Amino acid sequence: MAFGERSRFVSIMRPTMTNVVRTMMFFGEPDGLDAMTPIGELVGSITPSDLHYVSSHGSVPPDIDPRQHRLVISGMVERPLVFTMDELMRLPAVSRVHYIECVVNRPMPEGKTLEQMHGMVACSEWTGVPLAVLLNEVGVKAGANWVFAEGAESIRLGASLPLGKAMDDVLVAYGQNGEPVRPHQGYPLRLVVPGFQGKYHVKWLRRIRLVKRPLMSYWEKHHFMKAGDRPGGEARGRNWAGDFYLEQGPKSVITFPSGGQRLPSPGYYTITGLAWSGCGAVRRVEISTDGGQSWNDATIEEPARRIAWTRFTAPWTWNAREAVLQSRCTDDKGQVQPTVAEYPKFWGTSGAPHGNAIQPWRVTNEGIVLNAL
Ligand SMILES: Nc1nc2c(c(=O)[nH]1)N[C@H]1C(S)=C(S)[C@@H](COP(=O)(O)O)O[C@H]1N2
Ligand SMILES: [Mo]
Repeated sequence: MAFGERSRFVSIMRPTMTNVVRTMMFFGEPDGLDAMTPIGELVGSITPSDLHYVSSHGSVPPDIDPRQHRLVISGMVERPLVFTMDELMRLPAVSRVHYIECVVNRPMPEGKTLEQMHGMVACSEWTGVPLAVLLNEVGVKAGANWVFAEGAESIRLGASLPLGKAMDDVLVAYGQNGEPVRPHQGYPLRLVVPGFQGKYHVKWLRRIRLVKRPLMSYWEKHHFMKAGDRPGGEARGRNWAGDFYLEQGPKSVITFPSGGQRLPSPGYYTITGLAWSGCGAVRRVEISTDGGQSWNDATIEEPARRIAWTRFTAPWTWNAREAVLQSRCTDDKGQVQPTVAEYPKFWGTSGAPHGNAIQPWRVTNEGIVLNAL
């Protein structure tokens, strides 16, 4: 067959979110599709496109003919423009590796497996045109401070982001891991907003509007802000612009050994996992195998890219006694991943903007790996 397939001995699949898990989350769409990255089964730091998690709020994915598709840039601009896919692909492109993570990901006492708590994140090489190039073409008018991006599916999900970010490193991406973006990921066009929570990465992108203030669309108001975060809500801590939570923090998670797995026998193992930060590159990952009493540096796989998955490893000998394993990430801004206890202080809010708290795993004396929360 001309189209390559995995070996018949390999069966890696995206687990879908069970109703049990969905009801634990503070949102989850009955009509949408959620599927998780099988992160415990991946090696390296790139997610194969067909295993990239999916978080779609409408019935998915829309069936878009690229010849009919248009990207409209309008609002507070000198020259509103309409781009065809061909026109976009004629512009100079860049390729960058970035993770995307949904706000639902987090350690939680009810969670059992790695995928349940941390499966809504993935990392791809994205290819496309910097949004700044397009914004320079249309000419942003003075007074425009935010960009509202809208998807082409029936529910037209949209998100507002600050103009400063839009002019910095946001991509209008048509490529993912060397081929067109997959339909579940937004074919033929999606926004990639490095380091911002998943919802900003608008899929099936069809319109960008330059606006004075965040648009506060239906979806933003009802699904991306918790009650206390609505206008007039409590004061914000770090990484907030008004009522919007922006950059994610430093995070890491051990993928082996992790919840749901089992160690067959005592002896030597390589602990491994993934680390990332919404604010920059991973500078350091430390591992504790004694419940947080002592920490040792893990080896970080090069290159530790900015706002991308970074694989780490550490040698470990399991002596058939109970152990609690944890990893802790420090990014190149010097921010350190908080424990569950430190988490509210880290974010300066009672809300739950980014589930970046340290995930402890308990290995029982039988080798069964459990969530230690
Ligand atoms: N148009 C559109 N864009 C969207 C969504 C959506 O439902 N519609 N879901 C958002 C959410 S909540 C997340 S976490 C990311 C998920 O991207 P992925 O499905 O490619 O992993 O896309 C975002 N972009
Ligand atoms: Mo999401």
